[in-house]
Parts: sequence; structure tokens; C-alpha cells
Amino acid sequence: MCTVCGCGDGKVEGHDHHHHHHHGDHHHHHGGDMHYGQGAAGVSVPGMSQDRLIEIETGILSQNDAYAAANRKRLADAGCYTVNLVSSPGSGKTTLLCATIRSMDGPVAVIEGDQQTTNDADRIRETGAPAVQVNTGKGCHLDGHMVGHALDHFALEDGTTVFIENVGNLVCPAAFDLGEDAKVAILSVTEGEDKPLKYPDMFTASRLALLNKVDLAPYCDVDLDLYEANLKRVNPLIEVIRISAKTGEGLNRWIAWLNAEARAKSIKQAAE
Ligand SMILES: Nc1nc2c(ncn2[C@@H]2O[C@H](COP(=O)(O)OP(=O)(O)OP(=O)(O)O)[C@@H](O)[C@H]2O)c(=O)[nH]1
Ligand SMILES: [Mg+2]
Repeated sequence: MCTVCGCGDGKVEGHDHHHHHHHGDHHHHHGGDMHYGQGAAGVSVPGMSQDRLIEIETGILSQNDAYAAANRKRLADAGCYTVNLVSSPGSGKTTLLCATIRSMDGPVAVIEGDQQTTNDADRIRETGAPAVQVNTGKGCHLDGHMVGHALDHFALEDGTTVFIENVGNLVCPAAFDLGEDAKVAILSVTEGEDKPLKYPDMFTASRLALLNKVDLAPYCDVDLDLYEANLKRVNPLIEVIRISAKTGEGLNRWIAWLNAEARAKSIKQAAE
């Protein structure tokens, strides 16, 4: 199960025989508005107490953290820099990745996460870059264990940039460390300026936000300054680059950011 949204195949909670007849979280009603997730676990799953949810989440996340730490060490030892691209479906992750790879010097490796199909890995391979598709089935995010297996498929040479395109979902991928150096959120101008406020966890977890499809801004009622202000409201430290995968606007700034981050990592590593 996903401990963030409570979805999944139910195997984890299958052994739970504690049936609590009171609900640990209270849904407050303000003019009929209902607020779930205000209990200690931050999520509501019918038939499960908040204590049990916290127990399950702690167990799953600590197991995930162990896999993520192993990935992080392995990637650092191989001299790689890794980004975890997170966003809602259709914000332009794959299109932007293809454009990025075509403009980048140096080796790359790409892990593609989707519930179904190998479409995105096929699109990446068309650029000549190696790509591995991970289908999560009912799963709503990639986890550290999946990424570890995907890494087995690459011969990672020194200086490789590893891109992980997470499952399009603004909620669950925020909680799962994959062993990346940075989470990068991609938003598109068509999604609306309020998305950072509605899905804050994703943007507090991200170091950089790529505000994509700026070529469409003139056709949408979108205020790009407000979009940026809302991002900074939930994460004052987040960097923002306005970009278009279609026209290439902002692409150089994004690639410069990647290069600077990778360089900073290798300098830090050499000093240790
Ligand atoms: N106009 C415009 N369209 C874009 C841009 N980037 C992506 N698109 C279009 O947006 C749609 C979705 O792009 P994808 O790259 O598949 O998005 P994604 O985030 O990888 O989607 P999922 O993997 O399914 O979540 C496609 O029709 C792209 O052509 C952009 O900068 N400008
Ligand atoms: Mg994609």
C-alpha cells in the first residue's frame, strides 16, 4: 500500500486484526467542507486507526530509506548526479527530458516510471540515451527498491547524469526518497497558479521548479509572477526557471543548473 494516500493492493494491512471502532481523525465541518487527514497520520483509511497507520507508514518509509541510501551511495561512488523529476501527469516531463538530453553534453541514463506502457522509455531511447521503463501497476510512485533494480541495467560511467521521471502524481512521490541528489518539480502554466498551495508537500520537497509550457502563457489566463510567488510561499528556498520544452526557452538555464549542481557535488565529494 501507499502510506501517503492509503491506496494499493492491501497486502500490508492484510495482517492487521485490530479493528478500532472509533476514528482517530476527526473530520471538521465548516459550512459543509470536509477535512480528512487532520489526524496524526495525516491520511484517512477506512477501518484503520491513526496509530496503526503511523506504524505502517514508519515501517515502509524506513525500509524505503534504506534502499534509497544504498542507491545514493552507489550513485555517488559511480560519480553520477541524479534528479528525481516529479509532477502531475502531462506537465511535459518526457518532452522536456528529450529536449534536455539533446542539448546536453556528457552521458545520461534515464529511469521512466509509469503505471503502464513503455511509451516514455521508447521516446527517450529515440534520442539515443539509454532508458529503463518501470511499470508500477497499481502503484502511484516509484520507490527506492524499484530504482535500485533499474540501476542494474546501466553501465554508469563517471559524470553520468541520471534522470528519474517519477509517476505523474503530485502527492505520493513527495514522500519517497529514491536516492536522488535533488527533486525537481515540473509544473505547466496550464495547470493554474494555485497548484503549489493545493499540493504543498511536493514543492517543499523540491529544490527547483521548472515552470513549463511558457509558450502557452499568452493563451491562458495565467499570471506567471503569481505562480512563482505561490511556489515561494510554500517553499521560500525553491528556485524557479520558466521554460518551454517546445521552443527551447529557458533550456540553457536548466542545463546550467544541472551542470552547476553536478560540479558542486563532485567538489564536495573530493573534499571528503
Ligand atoms: N506547448 C507546449 N506543449 C508541451 C510542452 N511540453 C510538453 N508539451 C506537450 O504536453 C503534452 C504532455 O507531454 P509529456 O512530455 O508526455 O508529459 P509528461 O509529464 O511526461 O506526461 P506523463 O508522463 O504522462 O505524466 C504533450 O502533448 C507535449 O507535446 C511545452 O513546453 N509547450
Ligand atoms: Mg512522461
